[in-house]
Amino acid sequence: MESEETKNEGTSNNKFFPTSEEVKQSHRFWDTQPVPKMSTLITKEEKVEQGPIDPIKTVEEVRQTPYNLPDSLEWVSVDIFDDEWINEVYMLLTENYVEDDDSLFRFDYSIPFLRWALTPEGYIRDWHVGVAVKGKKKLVGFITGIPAIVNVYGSPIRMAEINFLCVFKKYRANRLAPVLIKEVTRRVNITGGWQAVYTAGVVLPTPIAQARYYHRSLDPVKLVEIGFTRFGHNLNKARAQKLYRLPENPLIPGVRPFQDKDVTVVHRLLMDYLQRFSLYIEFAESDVRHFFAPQEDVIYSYVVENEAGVVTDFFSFYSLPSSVLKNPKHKKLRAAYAYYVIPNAHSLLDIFKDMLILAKSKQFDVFNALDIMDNMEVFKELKFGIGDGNLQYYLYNWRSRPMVPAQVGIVLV
Ligand code: MYA
Repeated sequence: MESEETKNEGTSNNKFFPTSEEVKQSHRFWDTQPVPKMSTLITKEEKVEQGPIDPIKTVEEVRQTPYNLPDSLEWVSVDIFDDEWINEVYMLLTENYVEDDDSLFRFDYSIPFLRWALTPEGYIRDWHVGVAVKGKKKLVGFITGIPAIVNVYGSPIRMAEINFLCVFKKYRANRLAPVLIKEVTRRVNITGGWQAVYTAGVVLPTPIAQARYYHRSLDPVKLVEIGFTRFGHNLNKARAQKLYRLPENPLIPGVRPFQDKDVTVVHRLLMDYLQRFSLYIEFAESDVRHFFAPQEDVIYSYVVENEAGVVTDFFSFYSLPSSVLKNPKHKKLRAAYAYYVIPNAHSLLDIFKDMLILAKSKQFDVFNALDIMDNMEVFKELKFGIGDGNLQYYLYNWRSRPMVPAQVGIVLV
């Protein structure tokens, strides 16, 4: 949601200083895990040696059996392509996943989106971990991992990208989340993986970076009706519509949807670009094919092809609607999120403008982007407003220097 105090400011607090409560707070589970202590963020250590926090282990030392669950529950490895199971995952998430602080909106990841996000080439079914009511296809807990090579300050590290941690509302506050996290850790460990990357809205020990969402209204009237934004000073319905109006078609000549034939060149552009950041994924060509093939209501990807037929730039955004929870008129918020954007022959500003135009033409209500990579540069000019929540980036079992959002080159969906 858009923040009340600081709308359209276009500035960012680039350093994360935890509050003294956050530093002092004890964490029954996280204090036992190989993650840095919060206090490391305020002690000004000049040099942090990068590396694992836990002593190096071998696969043989890893616990071979799943963690214990209460008698009524059992582990399942969810087959994302099984219609019944993916439906169960969808229901669990759509009713129980992330909400804003005022419980006005809840993420509503679609089934095609979940399939897309969870099944890149080489995905491991065992890392799609569910907790079900014994003997029933009823999910009450979920967590996922997908494999990725993550580059941190120049070092490529095999990691699991962890996402979609969710516990059914009635089962909350029963310490099921730590069991899910330990079980997915075990399943990653038995494949010889010892590190992970994840993001969360909550502050846990210990963020490597703290990013912020910015929002650009596409349908300002609907956003006000659902309580996502308020008309600011001097703004009414007509003025807001005028302020946020966009052209109907992209302005950069040669913009067209990404196709399979673009995989090699986009892979090269992407990897050349991402190397500038301190944290990025080393995508394989197969990842580019999987993650950027356009899919209606999931992922929108475009290239810019110049007059000579050369692909010079690339951009993408994904579709993540939210359920509108307490509104008589609207049930869904259609939100587009900036994904990977590679300016090259064109400026980031011109590319973002075309993304807004395309998102608007596809009936999205709002366009969201994090203040990571170079995104901050364009927010003011394009009338983005600062959001009210942070997104923390974390590494598991990897000590390294914290970074500012502009050093972060990873977008986790
Ligand atoms: S972030 C999205 C998280 N999901 C939601 O916010 C959905 C709505 N909420 C829920 O479903 C529940 O409230 C959840 C907690 C499941 C979040 N990440 O079982 P509990 C700690 C990590 O009694 P519940 C995403 O998906 C909390 O500090 N830990 O609590 C990335 C406390 O520990 P401690 C979290 O409310 C996930 C403990 O859980 C989170 O019933 C990355 C309480 O457990 C959180 N978002 O359930 C996971 N929220 O006492 C880590 C709370 O110590 C991956 N907690 O403070 C680590 C790497 C693993 C792989 C490693 C491989 C090598």
